[in-house]
Amino acid sequence: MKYYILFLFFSLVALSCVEKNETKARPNILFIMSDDHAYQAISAYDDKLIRTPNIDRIADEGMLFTNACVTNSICAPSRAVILTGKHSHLNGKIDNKAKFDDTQITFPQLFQKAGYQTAMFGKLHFGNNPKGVDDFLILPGQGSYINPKFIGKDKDTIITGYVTDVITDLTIDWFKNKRDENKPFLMMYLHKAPHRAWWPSPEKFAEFYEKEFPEPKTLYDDYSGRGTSAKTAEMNILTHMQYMHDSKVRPSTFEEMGKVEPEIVYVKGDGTLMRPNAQGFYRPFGRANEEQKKKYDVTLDKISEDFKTNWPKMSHKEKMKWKYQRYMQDYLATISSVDDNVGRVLNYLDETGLDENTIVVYTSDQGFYLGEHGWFDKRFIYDESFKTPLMIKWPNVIKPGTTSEEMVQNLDFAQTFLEAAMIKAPNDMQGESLIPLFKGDSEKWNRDAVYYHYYEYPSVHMVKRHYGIVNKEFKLVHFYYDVDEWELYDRLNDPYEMNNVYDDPRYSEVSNKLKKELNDLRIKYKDSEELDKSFIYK
Ligand code: SGN
Ligand code: CA
Repeated sequence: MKYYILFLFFSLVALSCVEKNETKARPNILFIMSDDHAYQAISAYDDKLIRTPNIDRIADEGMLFTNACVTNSICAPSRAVILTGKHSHLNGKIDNKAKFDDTQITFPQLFQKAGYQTAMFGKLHFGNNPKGVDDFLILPGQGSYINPKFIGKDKDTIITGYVTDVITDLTIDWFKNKRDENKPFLMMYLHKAPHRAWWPSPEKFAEFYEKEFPEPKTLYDDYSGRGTSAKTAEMNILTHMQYMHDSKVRPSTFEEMGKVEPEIVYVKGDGTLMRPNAQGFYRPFGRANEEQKKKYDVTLDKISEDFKTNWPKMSHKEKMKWKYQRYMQDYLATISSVDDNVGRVLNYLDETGLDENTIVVYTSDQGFYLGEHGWFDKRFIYDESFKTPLMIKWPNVIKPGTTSEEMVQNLDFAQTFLEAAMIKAPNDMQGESLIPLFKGDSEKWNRDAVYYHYYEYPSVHMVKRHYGIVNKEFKLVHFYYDVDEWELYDRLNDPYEMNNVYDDPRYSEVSNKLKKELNDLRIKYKDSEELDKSFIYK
């Protein structure tokens, strides 16, 4: 009996140690995502526009993915794909307007159930009650840059300050005051910046207004090498970017000048001229208090003065240059704040030793055009919007300073995180765990092409519906709905995607092969023409 009790005692001790060790071994996850952050604006990828030393730390201490991409390049659908691990046609959130069915399983719920402490701060973009998070404060819809409102679990609240700083304060405050040291955590730290209309903090606004940025090679693209969709899209910097809303010319200045050049307006794809939108200026700026307004006024006055003096004398090309510079000044100023704030959170992890067992991910909900092809915005399967920044560090698992060129997608996050946390993934998730890539185990990774499907049309920016297949060498795309056009790009020989070679007989073998593979992918992922038809707007 005595021996039996002793045996039982030691068994229990041993068991509790195993459990404790296992709990300890489960890594924390810090998922950092910014809204519309182009990889061209991260110096780990390219430093010609801006230096982002803090974001780069994640790549330096981990792995940089150079071919990371999304399945549907638009905000809320990308977030739904990340949460559910399923393509848009299965999770149902095909575009920003569709309702997200929150009865479906999202990965944070599985983490919560498995004993993780979970939290979410910042922009989710849909719903008001994210499932599976113990604590949250999320922006309603797109949210505001200045003195943002947040939806909370118990009540809504407005917090004075600049959104990127505020979201970071909330995140760090949670770490300091709410984190349960006995549980691993899943933290979703989600920036609103650098989403349109790119309002920087007043300090960065002043600083970046003085800077000049290099132009991309394809800024003056006339779309002659592409199909109808590139030609009719409404996202050209010269013709569709708005003077007050985007370039931040004061409405009063604009009104004074209206007579000088009455048609400085938004031109729709069918040639209709739209009046410029002063609301887009008043809405964000109107949230600032008097003290904040005073700080913005200095730079706003400079912009308006410059516009009034120089705009009427400019050629079309000079106008494009002017709008591009204004765009980059504000967009990159918002990035600079994101980078500073990411640094604050990384420093907190380092100082507390939490970094040692934390997977840190930096990504965006999609890529973005920074003047390439004359564009802003996203949506297209073309590289700048199809690809998304991605870097991941995980001490002792990912070798620091490594790079992966594999075709990985936002579809893969859920299964990657679940595997890292030793939680079983539901069978109907459609991604692949990236863990073999983390470990340099390339034999266990056998995806060479990815599937893409974009739906939001007709809608803002008028990018036509399309689906396609992309591998490291080629991209085959089918634009459908009100057109029936195919495009093929030779990614290695035409990296800027200026020439659609679909009709070039030298590529007919390639397109036939890819068409078959595209069809196989549609079957594999359970997409179909019937589903396409069921997603038609009324
Ligand atoms: C707003 C923007 C668009 C942007 C969509 C979707 N216009 O409508 O430029 O494409 O959001 O962005 S604005 O007048 O509000 O600035 S998304 O990131 O939410 O998908
Ligand atoms: Ca977005």
